[in-house]
Amino acid sequence: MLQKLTPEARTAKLAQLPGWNEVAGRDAIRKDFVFADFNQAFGFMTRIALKADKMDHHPEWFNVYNQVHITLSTHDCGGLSERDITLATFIESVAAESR
Ligand code: HBI
Repeated sequence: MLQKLTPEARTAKLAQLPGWNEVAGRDAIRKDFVFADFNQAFGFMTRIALKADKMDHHPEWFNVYNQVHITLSTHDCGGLSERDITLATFIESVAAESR
């Protein structure tokens, strides 16, 4: 579970996650989200926080008003793992409901 994704797996999985891009200079993925207002943004973050804690896999993120920037990486393996893909997929489902 906590093994780094192979280059082939990484390419295949990222193709299923529109808007998620590899971060320059480190083994991580990032997506920026924009909402109508702070209430929507923070509600989105709250749902992710609950899931992340259950998974014991936590985002690196930044919020100002209606913007949320999220970076995912697995510190325990020093790169991108299946857990990042699972959390990114969950984040996409929450974002789809927040639109
Ligand atoms: N969150 N993103 C991320 N990556 C990790 O490797 C990680 C985490 N949250 C908790 C966690 N690992 C635990 O396994 C301990 O390392 C604290």
